[in-house]
Amino acid sequence: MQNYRNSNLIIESNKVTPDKITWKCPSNIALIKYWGKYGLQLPRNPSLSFTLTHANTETSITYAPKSEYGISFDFYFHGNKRDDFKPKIQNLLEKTIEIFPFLKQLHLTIESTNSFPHSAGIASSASSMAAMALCLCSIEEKLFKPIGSQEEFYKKASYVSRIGSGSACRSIFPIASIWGEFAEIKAASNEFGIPAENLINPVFQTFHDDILIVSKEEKTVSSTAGHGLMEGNIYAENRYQQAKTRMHFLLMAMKSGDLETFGQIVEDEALTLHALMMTSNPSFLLMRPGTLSIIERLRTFRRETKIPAYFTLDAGPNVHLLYPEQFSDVMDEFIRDELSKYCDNYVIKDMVGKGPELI
Ligand code: 2P0
Repeated sequence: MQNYRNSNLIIESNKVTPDKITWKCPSNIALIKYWGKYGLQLPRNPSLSFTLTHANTETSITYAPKSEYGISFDFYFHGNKRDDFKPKIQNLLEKTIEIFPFLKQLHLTIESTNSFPHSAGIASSASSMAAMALCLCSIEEKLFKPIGSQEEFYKKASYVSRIGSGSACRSIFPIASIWGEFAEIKAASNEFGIPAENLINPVFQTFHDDILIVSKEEKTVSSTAGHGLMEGNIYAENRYQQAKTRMHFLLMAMKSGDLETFGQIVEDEALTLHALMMTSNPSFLLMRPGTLSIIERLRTFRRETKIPAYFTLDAGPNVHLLYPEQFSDVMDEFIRDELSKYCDNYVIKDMVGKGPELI
């Protein structure tokens, strides 16, 4: 077990110079899905994701000393004070206070902007919690000493991100990440994500992910509630086994660059995720008619053109279209002419990316 608790991280005098730290962190899209958790956001099965580029959160934390002792912060989203977003951050700070005890000595002004609509089934909690975690680790380094090598810094940031939101721990790494124990990969852990860039064929490193926004409306059931419903789901145990088997075959396909097997597993995973929602008690349904229309149209298009374009879904109605860089022009045309009519006027043209960036 990793133990990042450190009671020595206390500021000796109150002579801290106020300073500001900013990280931009991308979202990620799971190919093997995390759905079901226990304890402090520990996953029931391993997951694998692509790190994205354009769907991201930029977060600044300005910190200043204060006389009273305790967690205190203000939160601004796109320049507006948003107290309704505070509980999720309060939760992260409370749950990591033994890792960063100096936070009780500071007042934080947290300013965040998202490049995509909040709560539209794009993992906004992943990029936002990962950006927060990176800022907290950087503040520790500014006030104390370096956490260690770059690898150790990112491992700690990933661990802290996970506490904020499970899937966030995968956003820390470039290209692709694995989170959750998996017998074939000794370094894989339930407590933090690990880089998976070196496990996959270069064709995936420039993969596109066009996110077709079918609905911008807030989800009816949060992911946290959805994870909770896995506890009573009669398919849960089989599902957790299935995720491990699929992980094995997906990694094989991604290593060799076998796009057809890749696509088949990724699409099966997306539909399994939504089937688990539909078979929860109470059941819930996050796909919309437009989601199904896009999937059907894509499958016909693939049959006719032989272009290796596949879909995946997050916990929401929006469709992620995954395809190799070389088909970008023809996919643009296909989306514009045939799929945009199912969208809520919005497509995020994203691609696999280099991970977070200190601004
Ligand atoms: C994933 N999702 O692997 C899965 C697939 C959505 C669909 O993890 O409760 O926001 O904060 O740990 O990470 C979304 O759930 O949930 C998610 P919490 P999170 O990306």
